[in-house]
Amino acid sequence: MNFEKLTFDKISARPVVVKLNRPVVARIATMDEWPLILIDVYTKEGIIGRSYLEPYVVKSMKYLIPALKDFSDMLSGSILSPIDLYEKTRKSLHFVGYEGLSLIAVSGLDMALWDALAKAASMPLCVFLGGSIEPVKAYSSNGLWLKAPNELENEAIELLNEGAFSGIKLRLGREKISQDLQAIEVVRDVVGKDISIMVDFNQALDMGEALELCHQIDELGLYWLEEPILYDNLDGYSQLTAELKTPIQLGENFYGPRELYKSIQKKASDFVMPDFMRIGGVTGWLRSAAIAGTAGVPMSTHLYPEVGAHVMRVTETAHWLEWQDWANPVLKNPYSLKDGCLIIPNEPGLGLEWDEKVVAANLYEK
Ligand code: SMN
Ligand code: MG
Repeated sequence: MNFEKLTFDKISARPVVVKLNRPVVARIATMDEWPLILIDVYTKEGIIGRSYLEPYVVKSMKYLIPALKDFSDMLSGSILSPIDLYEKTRKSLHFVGYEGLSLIAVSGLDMALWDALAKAASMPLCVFLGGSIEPVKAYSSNGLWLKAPNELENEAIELLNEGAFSGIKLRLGREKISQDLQAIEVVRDVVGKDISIMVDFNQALDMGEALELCHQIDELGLYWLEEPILYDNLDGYSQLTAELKTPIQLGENFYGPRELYKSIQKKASDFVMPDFMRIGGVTGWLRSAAIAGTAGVPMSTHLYPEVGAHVMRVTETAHWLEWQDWANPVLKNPYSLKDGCLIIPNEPGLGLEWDEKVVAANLYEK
């Protein structure tokens, strides 16, 4: 029997900016709007692969969209093989850097290519990859930014109720250590002992501050301490990981599987949590999952909950899916939550369809 081949035709990449219900307030940045690049990969056979990028910085869409348009011209008529096209697109930008914006553009395309291929096989992506459809354990990352500690109480309850979650993420890195300590106390009091509290510093601390604060909170039963210091200070992370009882979480800023490999070799963290736009989309995730699995390091997702849910079903050391709903406004059928898990729809591919009315109303045209 011959398989019908799938042929790449072109990419459409549209910039959209949506409002965030709960603005991001972290030491690294404050944001009340969220940029999304909606990617549609057209094939000659009529199948459309879809993905999105959420590159944080609105103006970065001005650099990423031309890169995607360039891939569109370059790949026209190619056989749609995500692995081959990952190599081809990465190599085409090698001289301006294997990482950064180059890899973000490659990752966005890669996710849409895997969606197209799974759709051509009429299978949900997790099934196409050899897994099965089951609920994926998630924690809420939908809020608890650097607000005054007394404002966190209601929000923590609201967030848990959004999906009956058993884990929740609290952001730290306030001006005074006492304010962070108070924030942890408020959230612990309101959620009770059985909910896992992950804390994320968003790289807010220098090494001295990290040593002081992380040791102070080491006895509080927190689930993980995420990115206390600059993400690329792997020696600093190795020291923190060796000294602290509470697990260190790192990885949303790894560019590609080799950075994850280096970090794991250095024992820079107890857990890893790659982000899809930086790790290399589905292809980069699968390669990273093999490394983390072999090393026995638990692996969580960062943003992109839809693609995250699918690949977690084929990840040996799958840990927690990060749930946030910031892309939901542009999705016709957002994924649903049940009992603290994200539910994978029984649809071909990722099952992403755009709500074209919302897209038209929020197109970014500057
Ligand atoms: C984060 C995500 C998105 C924007 C800012 C910060 C954060 C996380 O680091 O892990 O969710
Ligand atoms: Mg983080």
